[in-house]
Amino acid sequence: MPDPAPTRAPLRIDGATLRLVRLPLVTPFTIATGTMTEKVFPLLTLRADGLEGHAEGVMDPLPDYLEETVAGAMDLLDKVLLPQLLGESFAHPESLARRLAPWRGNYMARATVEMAFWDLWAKSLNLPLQTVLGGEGAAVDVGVSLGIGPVADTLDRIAAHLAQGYRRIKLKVRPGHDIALLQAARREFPDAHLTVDANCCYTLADAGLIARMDDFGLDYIEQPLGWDDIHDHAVLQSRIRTPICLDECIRTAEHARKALQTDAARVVNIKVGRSGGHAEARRIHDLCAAFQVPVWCGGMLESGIGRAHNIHLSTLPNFTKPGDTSSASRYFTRDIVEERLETSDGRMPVPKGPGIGVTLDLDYLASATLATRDFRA
Ligand code: OSB
Ligand code: MG
Repeated sequence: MPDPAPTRAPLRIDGATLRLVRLPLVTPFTIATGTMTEKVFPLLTLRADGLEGHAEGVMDPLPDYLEETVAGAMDLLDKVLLPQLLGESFAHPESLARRLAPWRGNYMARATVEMAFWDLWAKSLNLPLQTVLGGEGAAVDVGVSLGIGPVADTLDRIAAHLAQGYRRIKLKVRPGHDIALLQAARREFPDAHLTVDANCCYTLADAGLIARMDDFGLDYIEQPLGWDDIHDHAVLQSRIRTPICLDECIRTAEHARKALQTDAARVVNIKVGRSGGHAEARRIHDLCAAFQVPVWCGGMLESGIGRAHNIHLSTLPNFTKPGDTSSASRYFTRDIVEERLETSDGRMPVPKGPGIGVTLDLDYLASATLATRDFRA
């Protein structure tokens, strides 16, 4: 696809700041692989031409969602990726992404630099990130992701979020916390858009159990099987009616191609932070559009920096299902950005202004920062 954005003189990266940040979560968040009580993440600022671009890494402290870790990513950013890019000039973020292409894996670490450069580059053009990505619109549809908890509590939380206007409720499931939960949720909310997310906790041996989920009119079942197993998802899809949505399996457009060509996914969750950045996320988006497969924007409990990136990306045309970019206040009592990213009637406004459209709250950020390292070209 031709770049929809204007070009400009190359932008030289002349400085960077890499922080390790910790934010407490309002309530613990439990998924099939474990419980999070705080969000710890790398926050990267790139500098050029007197401007700054920001992004955060979405890897977890432990390799329990995908294989990357905060410690590994901090080290790679510090010793390899930032030294490689400082002092270098790029006329377009795609060129920076190409420079990182030879490295194996580490899609979350590279996304951190690539996304910070998109913010910087959009600011240098004085355009919102959504515009340089090829998106449009002032707000996006959103749903919520509800962690694992007692069924009665979950029913109360579904009711509260539907009352707030959220357009889809995603329930985290795991073996033993699935069919009974869905029976209760469907009984109480017959018309709600419901989905489940298994975060890889089933195998093909559970195909019979997963097929029983067809009775509940789910919009889709997210990532039931192994994090790198596109093949078994194709086998499972041939045995169930509910569309399969892949999350963990899709880190690149090549993964998406294999999934789409084998009917392993009829919906795709795009997370820019796990896909190497906006350039690759947009390729996944475009490929899904060619296959008439809808996409939606996932989340990783991001702070306002990552959340703003997600919202801008969600304005591309094939993001036709509600995303997970819900109100920041559901996760944090205080965010590290000045702007409040809050939904209204199930719609999240796109932050206005150049780039991602949010600014760091430096005072609060200082109190949440565990370590800082500055780099100069
Ligand atoms: O699988 O989508 C997921 C959170 C952490 C790790 C994995 C996932 C999630 C979510 C939460 O579902 C999405 C959000 O609200 O940011
Ligand atoms: Mg998921």
